[in-house]
Amino acid sequence: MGLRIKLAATAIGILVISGCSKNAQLGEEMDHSTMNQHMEDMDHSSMGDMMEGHMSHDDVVMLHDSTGENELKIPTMLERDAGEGIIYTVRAQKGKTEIFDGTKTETYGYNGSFLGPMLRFEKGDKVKIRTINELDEDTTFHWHGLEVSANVDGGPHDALKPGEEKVIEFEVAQEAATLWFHPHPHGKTSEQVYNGLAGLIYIEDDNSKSIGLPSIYGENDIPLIFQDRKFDDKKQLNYTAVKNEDGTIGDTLLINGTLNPKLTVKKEKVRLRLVNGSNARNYTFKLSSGDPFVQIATDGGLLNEPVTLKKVTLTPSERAEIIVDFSQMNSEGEIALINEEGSVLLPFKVSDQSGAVSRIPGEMNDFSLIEEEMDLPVTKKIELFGMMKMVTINGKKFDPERIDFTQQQGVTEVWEIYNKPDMMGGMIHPFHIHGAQFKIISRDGEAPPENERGWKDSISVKPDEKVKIAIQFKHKGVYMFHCHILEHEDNGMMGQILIE
Ligand SMILES: [Cu+2]
Repeated sequence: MGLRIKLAATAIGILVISGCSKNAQLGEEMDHSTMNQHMEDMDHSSMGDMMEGHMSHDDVVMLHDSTGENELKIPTMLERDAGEGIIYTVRAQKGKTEIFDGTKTETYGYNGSFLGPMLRFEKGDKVKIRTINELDEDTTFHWHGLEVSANVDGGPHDALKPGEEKVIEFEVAQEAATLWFHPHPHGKTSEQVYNGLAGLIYIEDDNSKSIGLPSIYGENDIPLIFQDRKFDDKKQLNYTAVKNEDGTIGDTLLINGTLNPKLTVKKEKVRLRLVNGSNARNYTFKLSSGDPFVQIATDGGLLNEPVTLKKVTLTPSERAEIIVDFSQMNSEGEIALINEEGSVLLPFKVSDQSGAVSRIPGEMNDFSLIEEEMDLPVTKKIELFGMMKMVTINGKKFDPERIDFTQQQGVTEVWEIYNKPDMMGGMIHPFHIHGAQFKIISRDGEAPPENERGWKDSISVKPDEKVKIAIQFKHKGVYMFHCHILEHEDNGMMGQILIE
């Protein structure tokens, strides 16, 4: 026991020396018995690795500026299969992709070598998807944000072996939103996403199609999937070599798989569907000009009213739709999407052409959080804790045989999600729940910011923050809830809820 305490003290020592006063201070408040218990299996060197890996999240490596030499790739819209009904085929496959000029990088993709197509559904569609695993390893097809029965949700219980296929069916019963799909095999999600398995889902409905929002796909309605990667000197994605148990971060940004992207736009309002598809990196998006933009949608639907912002933060798996007005911009002027640290993510080239006249309606949706929901008692408590491999929810790691909670189908309950600080101060955990869109009631007792007053399926929770949400599941079965830092998820920061 004495040795373990010494190790813990050394860890705090490293922090003090590195001048990390915030963490050192919080370190004094650490729960020694818990941490010591976790350190049971650790030797000195793995302790050192852990500190290094974890501290890289306090001082995240900057992204290289995009040079803007490549036009942004737009994912193709997936065509339906021939025949009756709405049937799509989605295959997970391996391939080689020319991300860097003249070099082939080994990648994974859906229906192609890297990333995937966009699936466009309309509310009310009865969809069949033939999912095929052409990889050499198990995978699953998870529809992130889709409110579907648990047996087609594609969680870790639904692994397809190499060569296997499965047809799933569901009805799209939720409103217009930007969702995405990715694999979810337990312990392998982070690597498979890192290698390129991720695709987009657009849901449209009568409202989204009629209110005049920019909606010409690839022209003024642009999806942007942000993923940071670290390439080795052979320009390969060597996940094992760069893996960080606390979330793998890279210095090279790909947007829709495009290296050094730029986006050419007309003089018009352009809708950008921002998707944080990174394993672990958080982004705070701004315009280089300092101009404001408007946010029109959250993860799961349109906001009631557009919200004017100068920056928006997305943690892994969160989405936001924003509209940038280029109509008054000069084609000579320079403007780019940047992140808060100042890295140029996406330079825009404004052409001389004028584009469509679209408008941003003042009223877009009828999302509401009613008093009845706000007054409900908290009936589920989630405590997120730990770092690196020692991440837990309510003190436990994921066990596919254990059901952590039950909830009745169609009944709203209030969950309280708490991010318990650790001896290092802790880090943001993006918390995601499968199979449902939820409403944020409060953050630390305060009403959520205006741009979070819409449907959410993932939420960032800061260290020591308590978030209350109201959630209802429309379907039955066993769903996952987990941290969407993919390495945390793979390390067991995940639980299961049975909807009866
Ligand atoms: Cu986490």
